[in-house]
Amino acid sequence: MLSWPAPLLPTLPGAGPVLSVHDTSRGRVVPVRPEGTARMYVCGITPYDATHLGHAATYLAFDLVNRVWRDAGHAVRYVQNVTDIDDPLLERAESDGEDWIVLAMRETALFREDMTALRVLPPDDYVGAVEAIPRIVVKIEQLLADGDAYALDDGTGDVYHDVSRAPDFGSESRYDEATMLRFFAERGGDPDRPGKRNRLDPLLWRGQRPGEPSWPGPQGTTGRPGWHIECATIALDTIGMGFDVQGGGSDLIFPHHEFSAVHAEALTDTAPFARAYVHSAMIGLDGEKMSKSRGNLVFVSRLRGDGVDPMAIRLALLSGHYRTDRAWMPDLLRTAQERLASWRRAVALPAGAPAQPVLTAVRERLADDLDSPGAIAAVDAWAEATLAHRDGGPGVEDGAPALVRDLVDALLGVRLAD
Ligand code: 5CA
Ligand code: ZN
Repeated sequence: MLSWPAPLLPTLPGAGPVLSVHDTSRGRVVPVRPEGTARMYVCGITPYDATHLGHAATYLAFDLVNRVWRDAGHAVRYVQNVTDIDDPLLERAESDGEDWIVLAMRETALFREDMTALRVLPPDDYVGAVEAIPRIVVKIEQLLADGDAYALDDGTGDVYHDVSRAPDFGSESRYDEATMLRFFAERGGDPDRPGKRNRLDPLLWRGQRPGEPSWPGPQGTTGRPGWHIECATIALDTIGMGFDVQGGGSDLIFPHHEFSAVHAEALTDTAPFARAYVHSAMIGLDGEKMSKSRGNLVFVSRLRGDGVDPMAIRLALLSGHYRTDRAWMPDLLRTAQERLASWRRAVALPAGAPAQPVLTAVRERLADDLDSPGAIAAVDAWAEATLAHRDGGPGVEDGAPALVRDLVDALLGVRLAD
């Protein structure tokens, strides 16, 4: 699939430190030490509605990973999927009386525009579920041949993964069985379906149902793929096993990331799928998680349409820590707009407070589990000192504002120049 254009990345003097992030499977903050090219897979959108601020916050968190790695001198291979066939997409198309392909294409195009406006570095591989179906089918056939998967004998053609054969099942989320069952039922699973070997077995392939789109499937069937095998296949076929960061929102901890890992580990007989599973917290509105199914949404495109500077949206979302569940409030945007204006005034000056300590502080804060509020505070302090001594004074350095402008662009992704 077409990705989106890359923003220019200014080069900074020196290099940033090793990134540490919180790994769900270990339950703590760990250093990530990529060997050679750093590899990251981030779960992409299901394009049945526009990008809301929750999605945006998640992609901004992983954009920081990408930026910190590049600043530390790594080449980065970044992969993202688009779940362009799934139940919610078909349901929305049906209820709106629209062709599901047209809906998916339109919302994906809008997502690209939003990501471009927010200056999110594009994935190197942007892969749709539909275009990956032939490769997904090969994987399901392998799981069937190895005895890791089975077809139900109820005439549906549905295929499941037998989790009792997965030795590391549970190691990504570290949830107990009761918690897994609860999330499985809440998030699209079918624990009570007759004929399954284990209640938590996830769907790999859904046989064709009347009126649903279908593709050639395993063992001569027709139908469409399950959700977790989509991400397992796309990751394996692009960056392979043992990649550095698997990313997504905390709503994907279970079942999605657990089962993507189960599928991939069964397919390769190796572990782990990802070396760190990193999850961004949920953005809420009016006391609830912002979600398409609840309809309590603020869209990036709507704010842009209202004339809001995308850099203010970016700063507003980064003013909270990626691992803190937080509510979206109009105040966040107002504060970000004021901050942006003050930073822009400061970097427009020919001289300012020394820039090197800001560079060091921003690098250090971001490398410490993506502490964007800490990084922003360091730039705030610099802007305040610079604006207070705009007529010169002790310690004011020529050219400092230009370096701060570049570091804010390269590390925080906020462009201050016109
Ligand atoms: N297509 C799947 C992933 S393979 C999916 O979850 N799509 S999504 O459109 O529902 O979500 C896209 C990304 O945004 C996911 O990483 C999800 O975890 C994240 N996300 C969804 N809602 C929120 C929210 N309220 N706050 C933060 N992140 C969110
Ligand atoms: Zn995914």
